[in-house]
Amino acid sequence: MLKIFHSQGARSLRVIWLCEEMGVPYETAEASFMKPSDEFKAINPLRTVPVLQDGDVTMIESVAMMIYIMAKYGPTDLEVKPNEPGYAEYLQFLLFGEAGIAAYGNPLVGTRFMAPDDQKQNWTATYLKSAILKRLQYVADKLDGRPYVAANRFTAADICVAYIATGGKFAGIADEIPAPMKNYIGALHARPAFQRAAAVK
Ligand SMILES: N[C@@H](CCC(=O)N[C@@H](CS)C(=O)NCC(=O)O)C(=O)O
Repeated sequence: MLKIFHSQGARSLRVIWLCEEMGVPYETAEASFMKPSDEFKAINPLRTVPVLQDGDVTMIESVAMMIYIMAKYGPTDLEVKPNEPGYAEYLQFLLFGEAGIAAYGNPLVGTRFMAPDDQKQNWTATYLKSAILKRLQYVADKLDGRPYVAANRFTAADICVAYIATGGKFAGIADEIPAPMKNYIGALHARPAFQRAAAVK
């Protein structure tokens, strides 16, 4: 069975949400990136969350885990195939959710919680915050009122992008997420599979 090292609010939520949507069985193990156990440090020297184990396979990149699970435990409509309309947008937003949005949040969270008090509001923190908000506005403009980022249906790309609502709480930007994105993510969060995923401790 898939084993997902998870911490509530971390990117493991993406992987758990995907499994819940697909009906793929999984178990979780608690993983703290603030106070990692020796077992967790041995599995992931980077100490980042999530980690996925599937038999001999160990992965440390959340979007790659999603691609792996869809390919190995699909087929699933959460994935858009190359011959389908919307494939390019799907691929783009699947990666953009992490590389183009959430990745900017890590140094912001680090600065917010670990920098000396007189550096918490430094130039870089301001830059990172505006970079995330600018990118969220870009997604909102692309959505243009539609409920999904690609292929006119709910896909793994929506799961990736929507994570910013969770991560944004730690980055201190949750209140500033553009209204159309709040509406888009709010509707996704009403999905029963998300509700189950978000409740996993
Ligand atoms: N690109 C990685 C990022 C993983 C990551 O940075 N996770 C956060 C928690 S959501 C973390 O462990 N942060 C602690 C750190 O960066 O040291 C992924 O998508 O899995």
